Amino acid sequence: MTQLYFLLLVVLLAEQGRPQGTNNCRTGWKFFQESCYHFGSQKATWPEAEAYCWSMNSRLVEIETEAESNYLESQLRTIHQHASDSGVDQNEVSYWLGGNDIEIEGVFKWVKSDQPLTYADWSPGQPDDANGEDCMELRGAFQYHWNDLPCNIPHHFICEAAAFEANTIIGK
Ligand SMILES: [Ca+2]
Ligand SMILES: [Ca+2]
Ligand SMILES: [Ca+2]
Repeated sequence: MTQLYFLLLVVLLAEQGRPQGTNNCRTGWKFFQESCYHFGSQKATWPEAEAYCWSMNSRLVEIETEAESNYLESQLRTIHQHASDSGVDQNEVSYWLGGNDIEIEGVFKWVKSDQPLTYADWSPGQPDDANGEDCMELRGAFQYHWNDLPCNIPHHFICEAAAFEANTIIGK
């Protein structure tokens, strides 16, 4: 019996030690898997949004997995339930991602990590570089699948920070 209690204690302590309980996401940031996310209510051009996220000890969001993509899309669909309705100003409901093809036209990459896209969720027909579009967004009209857009359009954006970086309080 004593051994059983000891085992239970070990299991309980192990549960408490799990990182989910000790993530560094600050108030107002959302926690999912390994990251903290800030859904910006302000609007900025892509370079301004990038600078803002950096100033918050984070980066414009980089989507590496289908799970992360699905999470962000479902969050935005919840925040903006009518984002794909006709007549909705897309600049009010769409969000910058941390990728562009400024360096080599047609070759998108995640800028902060300098990594090629390993996963993609482009909306059908995108990226189309219409009128020289180089920056990546989650577009309300496209059910928050990915689109390329001119980088100088003021837009909402999502910042991402590591949730478990050692000895660092993210976003402080
Ligand atoms: Ca990510
Ligand atoms: Ca382009
Ligand atoms: Ca486009």
